[in-house]
Amino acid sequence: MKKIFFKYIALTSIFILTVSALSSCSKKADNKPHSIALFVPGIIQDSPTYEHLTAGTMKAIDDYNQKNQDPEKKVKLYIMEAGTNQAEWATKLTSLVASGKYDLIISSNPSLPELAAPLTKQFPNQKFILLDASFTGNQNIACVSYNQKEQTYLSGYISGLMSKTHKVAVIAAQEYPVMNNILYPYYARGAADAVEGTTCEFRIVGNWYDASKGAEITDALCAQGVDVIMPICGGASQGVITSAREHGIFLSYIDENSFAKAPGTVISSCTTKQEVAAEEAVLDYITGKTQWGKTKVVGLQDGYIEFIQKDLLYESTVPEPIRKEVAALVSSLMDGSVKVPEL
Ligand code: RBF
Repeated sequence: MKKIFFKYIALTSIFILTVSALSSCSKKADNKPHSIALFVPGIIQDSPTYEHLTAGTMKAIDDYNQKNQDPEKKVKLYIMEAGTNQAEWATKLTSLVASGKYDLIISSNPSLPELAAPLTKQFPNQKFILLDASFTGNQNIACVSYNQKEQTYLSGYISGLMSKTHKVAVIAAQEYPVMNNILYPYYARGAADAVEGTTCEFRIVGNWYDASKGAEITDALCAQGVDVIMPICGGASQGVITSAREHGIFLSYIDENSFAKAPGTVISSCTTKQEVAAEEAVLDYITGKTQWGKTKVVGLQDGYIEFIQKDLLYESTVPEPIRKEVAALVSSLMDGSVKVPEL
């Protein structure tokens, strides 16, 4: 927790104002340097998806800056943390756009296209790059979407194999289309395909930060016999970890390598390469290569989703026969001989 906090402080303090030089080849038509705003729909702390978005954006600008030093042309990277009150996001995003200061706004969240799209009519010069989102046909918006069917199916599969009670669960911060149509059902299907008859509960915290509620829900699930949980609830997962440790149950994570969050408790990390995707998206933008109006879908085969297998904590927590079975499934999904079932 302390480490994450310091990482967060470091990220925000270093990243809030970044100056970079741009080469003449990347200058905009109006000859002004690029100016990028990063809109965080939530808070960075305890949200790996936002931590990696920030880190990747920063890396792209830093790398580009180092290679293209033009002291005359400086640009600020501004980071706006919009906070956990989602009712305020539209107003905050609008004010960012209306300021006219940023030619690009980068963000990450499946709900962002519906906030950004109407603004592009009013402000036709504003460009948006949205990760973890899908939207096509708007020439001001480019999206990157992860194949989360593979990600959660694999997480469910290993959870099914590790469950002794054949009861697993998803703890979600809130309901949203990707959660209801992909993350939860594909996790449940993976668990049931691994061991027939495995059931999957679904619980909602109600926000992305309440660790006490996360612990309370986990306690209740344990009382019902659930012994593997996939938490997708940001900071609330701190409470899920505390309770899971107390009850000796397992956790399956997505988004980032999470084995070290609770050694012996975390059985899997099926990660999204959000940092790489953010870095590539920003570099493409600076060099004029963004494919506007399109959504780039990325997954396991092209390396944007990885089921982490080379980790000492994975090896010490998950028995070898289960690791072998999962490795075979990962290989089959990667070479295309097995496909995640369509639900
Ligand atoms: N994920 C986080 O890690 N932290 C958040 O604060 C967060 N807020 C979200 C708010 C909304 C409205 C939606 C639709 C998703 C949010 N996500 C958040 C989830 C994130 O986009 C992604 O679905 C999960 O991280 C699983 O990959």
